[in-house]
Amino acid sequence: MKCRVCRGPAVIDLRRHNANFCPEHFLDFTRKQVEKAIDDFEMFGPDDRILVAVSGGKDSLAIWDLLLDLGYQADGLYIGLGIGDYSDVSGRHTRAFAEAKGATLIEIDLRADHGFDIPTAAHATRRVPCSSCGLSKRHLFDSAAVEGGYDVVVTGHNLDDEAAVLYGNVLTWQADYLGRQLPVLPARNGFPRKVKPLVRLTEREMAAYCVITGIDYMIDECPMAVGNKHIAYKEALNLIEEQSPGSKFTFYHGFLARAQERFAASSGDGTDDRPGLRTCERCGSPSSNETCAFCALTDKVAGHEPVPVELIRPRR
Ligand code: Q46
Ligand code: ZN
Ligand code: ZN
Repeated sequence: MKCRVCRGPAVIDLRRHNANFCPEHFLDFTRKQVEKAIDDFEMFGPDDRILVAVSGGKDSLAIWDLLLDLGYQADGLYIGLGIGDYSDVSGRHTRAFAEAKGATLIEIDLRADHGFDIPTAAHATRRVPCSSCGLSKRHLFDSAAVEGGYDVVVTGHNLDDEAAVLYGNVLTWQADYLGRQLPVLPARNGFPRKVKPLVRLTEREMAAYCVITGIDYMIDECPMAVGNKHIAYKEALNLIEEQSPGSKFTFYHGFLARAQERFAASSGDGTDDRPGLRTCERCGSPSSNETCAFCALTDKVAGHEPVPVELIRPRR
């Protein structure tokens, strides 16, 4: 197996590109894919201050690394969710990466800073853990970006993630979600801009990037994700990809190029433009009620006796 560029020994084959790469040219390939996504979707410019939402997994550490490497001003934000060993280990990987790169890492600990963790919130609200987790992460990323004066929040969603979300939305014809499924969500109404520069790269490519660059990442999935529909959609798409390399890319990027706008016409432009949006009287965040969803969640769960992660079964 020879590298497409230099004919040296290749370490990875990318069937969808009909190409093999040596480590050096694979890293070039990933950088170019990220630069193309940033340019094509006008995600941000060289002077923008970027806040990367980092979980300690391969995707978020890889995009942080890539952005630093490309010369962007990118700080990291890590949220300690209190999901047992998973959170402890992912926090350690994130801190070790930031230290090794001399990068700025902002940390928020749900339990220490807001009086609850995700297992306790799931138990107290009797809802799936991902519901309070997603709500908390969105709120904390938004407010940290606004308070820190960042221009944009970057997340590590890759092509597999976005194709799986699209697959789920198509299976159930979620027209509103389809109209909003874009790799760039513009800033609006006090919410920062959010972008996904890894939409041209797959999960396997990001794992390879971390192995080649020596990034030590959290390999285990969140224990709350077990049985997740999102994982089942990814597996289904992997089967199709196996038969027909490039399908995942064509599915997602073909949707963006040829279909997304048709759904956007009926569902707005993807921004939170709700009439009557006001300010949460507790934390000052944009909210449609007097108290925002995060402050309401905090009220409900912060006084609750801590519930260990082992007691929570992921339910969908
Ligand atoms: S961390 Fe949180 Fe995910 Fe775990 S509880 Fe669900 S949403 S699965 S990205
Ligand atoms: Zn090469
Ligand atoms: Zn609030």
